[in-house]
Amino acid sequence: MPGAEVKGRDTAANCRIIDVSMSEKGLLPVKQLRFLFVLLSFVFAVFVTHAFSQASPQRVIIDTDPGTDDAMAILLALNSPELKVEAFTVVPGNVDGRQGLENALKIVSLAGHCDVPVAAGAQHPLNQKLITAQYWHGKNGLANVELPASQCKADPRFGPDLILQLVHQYPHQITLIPIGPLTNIALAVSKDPSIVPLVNKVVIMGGSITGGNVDGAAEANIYGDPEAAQIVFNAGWMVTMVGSDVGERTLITRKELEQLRSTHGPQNDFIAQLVDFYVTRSEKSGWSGAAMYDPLAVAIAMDPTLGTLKEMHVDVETRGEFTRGETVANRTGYNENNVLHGDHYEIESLIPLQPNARVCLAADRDRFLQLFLSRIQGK
Ligand SMILES: [Ca+2]
Repeated sequence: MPGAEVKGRDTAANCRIIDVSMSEKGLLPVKQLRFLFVLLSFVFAVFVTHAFSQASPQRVIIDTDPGTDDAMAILLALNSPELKVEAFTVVPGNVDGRQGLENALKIVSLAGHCDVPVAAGAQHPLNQKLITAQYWHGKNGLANVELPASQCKADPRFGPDLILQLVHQYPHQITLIPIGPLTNIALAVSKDPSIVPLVNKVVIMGGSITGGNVDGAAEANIYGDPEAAQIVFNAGWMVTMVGSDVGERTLITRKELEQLRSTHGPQNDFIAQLVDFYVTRSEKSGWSGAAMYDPLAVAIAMDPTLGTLKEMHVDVETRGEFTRGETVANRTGYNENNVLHGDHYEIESLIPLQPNARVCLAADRDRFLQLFLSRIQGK
């Protein structure tokens, strides 16, 4: 064993001799080489991670009926590096299709994004008359704010066809974010159901599982075209449903309005005017702030951890006397199977249901508003 110790010392001494001789020859010592290697690996990893995150924002198409909260959602999306907006498609809802297209073009122009296509879509719901919402959004749908004329031109393609084209161009990459009635999405998926497995995600602002904002049962986007909504919910993809009940617990208030007014920029000042109008209108109706319906859906598409999601099967009521347009969400995951026995039915078993929706039950209001303000302030 003493021999082994001597050998070890010799080896260490030899290493030192080798290190010294390399330094003398102008070569880097082994320890420094190791350090350099680790450092370069770290820099490379950081570079690759950064490049990847920069190179691959989530591609989204926003289908919109602008709309004050639509305008907030559009500008949130255009100012978020996590998203690449491939197109805006316009659907009638808060305003008619013509006004909606004009509004969308003005908002996109204000943000300096004429590079993003803005296309008109359907001009009326599938099976009923259009219901507009100037009561909540002002005569022009944008809180009566007169934006400068748009520098952008409308894309000549039909909105639902543009959706199909982009989904095929970027298979498994496109997230659809419908924040108006679901007419355009229903037209697209009915014309070409092959897009269903090719879409990355569908994040809908619409519906509610605890009562509506139109009446006791229905939320406005679903009520605006219940037949379209039933097609979209049952198309075979898993939708994320960010409903009015969650939006109504995610209020923007005068506190955030003052924060917005402390900074300036064309988009910042436009949003401040919208929020002022929208909060005032909501206060007159008994709310303590304005529901951030559409921007919350965009934010949850960007960062699902902002919401608490639960899988359920959701159908849309299209015939109820008091419930047309209600999103009927099954909380148990099954239906009872009632079988006729003579003059009455008996429950014989339970029929399991396949979930078709991730229903948002709650949202992190403070973190969402912080995100929203950080993307808008000073812009
Ligand atoms: Ca909307």
